[in-house]
Amino acid sequence: METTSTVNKMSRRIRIGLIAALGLAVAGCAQDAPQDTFDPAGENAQKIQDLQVPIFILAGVVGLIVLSVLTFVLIRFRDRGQAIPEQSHGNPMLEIVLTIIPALILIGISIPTVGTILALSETDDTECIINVTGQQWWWEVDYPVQDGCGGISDVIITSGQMVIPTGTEVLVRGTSRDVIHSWWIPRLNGKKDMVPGRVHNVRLQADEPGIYAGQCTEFCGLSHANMRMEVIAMDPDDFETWKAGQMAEYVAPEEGTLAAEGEATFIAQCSRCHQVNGLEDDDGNPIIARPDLQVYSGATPNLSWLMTRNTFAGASWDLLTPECRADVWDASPETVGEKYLEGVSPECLNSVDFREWLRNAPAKKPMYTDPTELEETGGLPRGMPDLGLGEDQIDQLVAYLLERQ
Ligand code: HEC
Ligand SMILES: [Cu+2]
Repeated sequence: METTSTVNKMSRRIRIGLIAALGLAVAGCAQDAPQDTFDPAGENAQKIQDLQVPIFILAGVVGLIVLSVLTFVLIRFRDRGQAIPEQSHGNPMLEIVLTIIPALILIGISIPTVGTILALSETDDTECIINVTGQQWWWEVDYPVQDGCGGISDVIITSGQMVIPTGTEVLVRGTSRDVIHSWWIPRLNGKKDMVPGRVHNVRLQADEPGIYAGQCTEFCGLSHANMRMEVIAMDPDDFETWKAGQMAEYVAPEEGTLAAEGEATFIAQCSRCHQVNGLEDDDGNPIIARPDLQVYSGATPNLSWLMTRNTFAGASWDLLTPECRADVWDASPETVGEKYLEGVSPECLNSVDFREWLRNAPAKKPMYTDPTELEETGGLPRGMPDLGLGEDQIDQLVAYLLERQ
């Protein structure tokens, strides 16, 4: 009696487990999956798709055959008290056949696999170079001076979001400033570890304008989960507009405005770490940030054109309110570039998250910013510290930063 009820309980648990697993599997197929590796949006990702689908099918068929044979054997030869059958040793014919079949399958898989790996490591045909540098816990994106990307005459530095022209073979050269990170935009290509002291290449190409999400896929410490990134593909005309905006001259805020007070606060509080290109002190000398003295990784996001991006702090928080963000993310391929280029207007600023960040950044994103905690290990701080700003200073900074576009 007791054993039956335990068995019933067991099988009920198994059933519940199966239903839960099925539910999860179905939920995973939901249409809103911005990081779907089975939904390629460019030719490099398509190459991977053309490889992985047949291999998955093949592996599935092999799996089904193995499981069916196993199930048959388990049932057919189960212990029913029969005598032990005659023992034999070895069957050369069977063993040779069962070695040759998997070997042929593996050779069959390896030929297109190696071909795809070689094709994806090709860099001769790329037309636009963009560097990414991983660091705890955000990605810096920079565009070196080049004839590619339609011509770049002045280095562009941004963070979190990489803007690319559609229909263009982009060469992403990636590295890291501290630990190993991994760059992955599933709809555009496979993942690649970014390793300190090395440069690893990734090809990216997007057929249609759109926003393609990804996240760091190599555990990299405390805020690994807050290290995201996005690629914004726009048509080449929109890309020209974006580039011009990034290379524009600095315009100081009008005197007597809140933003002008913000500039002074920025110089006093932020410019030791953050660069704003073109910012000058009272004597007309350029103000050059020295993040290498302040943070272990030696760099901080360049804030020159902060409000041309839609996200901040490792692309983990939106600079746009949910409504304004939806307006960009749900835009059609025809309009997404234009929407993105609108940047962050005062009405659209997600001031809740943004002000929380300025008020106390490490409370929002775990970072090693407290020097007293680092005394024992002798480590240098990294991340943005709590600067103890007052609400009036935050008002000024928000006004100033809103002009950074
Ligand atoms: C000690 C150096 C330091 C100081 C001082 C500092 N920051 Fe930061 N800040 C950082 C670091 C490091 C990050 C990157 C944090 C991350 O995303 O993990 C950051 C990130 C940011 C970001 C997000 C940018 C992006 O593109 O993701 C903003 C905005 C920002 N800081 C504004 C400010 C302002 C405004 C001040 C002055 C009140 C300031 N910071 C002072 C180090 C500093
Ligand atoms: Cu990382």
